[in-house]
Amino acid sequence: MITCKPTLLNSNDKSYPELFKRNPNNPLITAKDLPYPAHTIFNPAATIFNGSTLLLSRVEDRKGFSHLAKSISKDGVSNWIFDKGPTIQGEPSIHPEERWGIEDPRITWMSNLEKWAVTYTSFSRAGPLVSLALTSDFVNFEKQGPIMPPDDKDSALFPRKINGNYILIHRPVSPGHKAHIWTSSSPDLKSWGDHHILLNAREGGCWDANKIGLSAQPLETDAGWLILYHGVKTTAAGAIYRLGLALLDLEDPSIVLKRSNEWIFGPEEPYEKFGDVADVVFPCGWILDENTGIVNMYYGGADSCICLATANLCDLLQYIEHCPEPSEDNLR
Ligand code: BMA
Repeated sequence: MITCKPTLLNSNDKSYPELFKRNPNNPLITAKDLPYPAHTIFNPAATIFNGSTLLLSRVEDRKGFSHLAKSISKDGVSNWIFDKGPTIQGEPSIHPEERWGIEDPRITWMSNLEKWAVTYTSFSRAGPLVSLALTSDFVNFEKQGPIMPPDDKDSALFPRKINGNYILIHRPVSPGHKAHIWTSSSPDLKSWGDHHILLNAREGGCWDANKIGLSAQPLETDAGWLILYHGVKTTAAGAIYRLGLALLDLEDPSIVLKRSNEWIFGPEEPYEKFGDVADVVFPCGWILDENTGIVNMYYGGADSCICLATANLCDLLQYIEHCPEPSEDNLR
């Protein structure tokens, strides 16, 4: 239980609040840190494993295919220990949907299964889709295969059944339509139904117009489920990936209590603005230290490297609680 002492209460009104502060050692990890040849490493999922920080990151090779690589660090900042080879890779002979690799994992500790659920994007012949694997040791992975058909990505599970069902957040897209964030429910992680839009992509000039997607796994707090999501703004110079927050009802996460009108974090530093894909910050995981209330957000910079930014949970909650309730007006 964290006693909240927000640090932003007296922040200078003339500037936007700096909720997440970048680690001075950014980028923490680049492809050179891997023990085998790789082009880039980015978009890490994050969890605590045996008391250490575990990242499962997307690694792209020179064929253009991605696999997932595990790295473990005691302090979550330095001395990352990698597996000697890819931790999970596409196995198209058994899983044809993994034809062109696997990307962008999110990790959720599933309390009733006593396993971690890793949801990830499989790059199939028919487009990206959502796959699921379960693990209890991050060595052996029980691949469950696709749980959502293409085009779909940016998915994570809630950590426990809610009202008798598992709930998945994901981002299906159909050609010619905006990309919203959806939820779906399942009693057994196999049969999925009860599909609803959770968060709408906004319209016009908004920072999160037309295309949004979940970033990190849902974070349970006393105030509700804290949701970190990315919004993609298309400009004359290309797309800009930025981050916003939402808060969902604890007992019924289909209820959006709050949503930020403004982005809270965006590409500013060279390692976020320059790389394979410019102007991208792309977290796939965050970790709350229950003792200090510090949230470590791990993210990909410009589809090329791994970075860390840190916030105080109380500041995040204070910020989101002062955001408006979603209405017809502020959703456009
Ligand atoms: C998304 C995903 C991410 C990537 C981002 C920016 O669609 O493919 O892996 O970081 O685009 O290129």
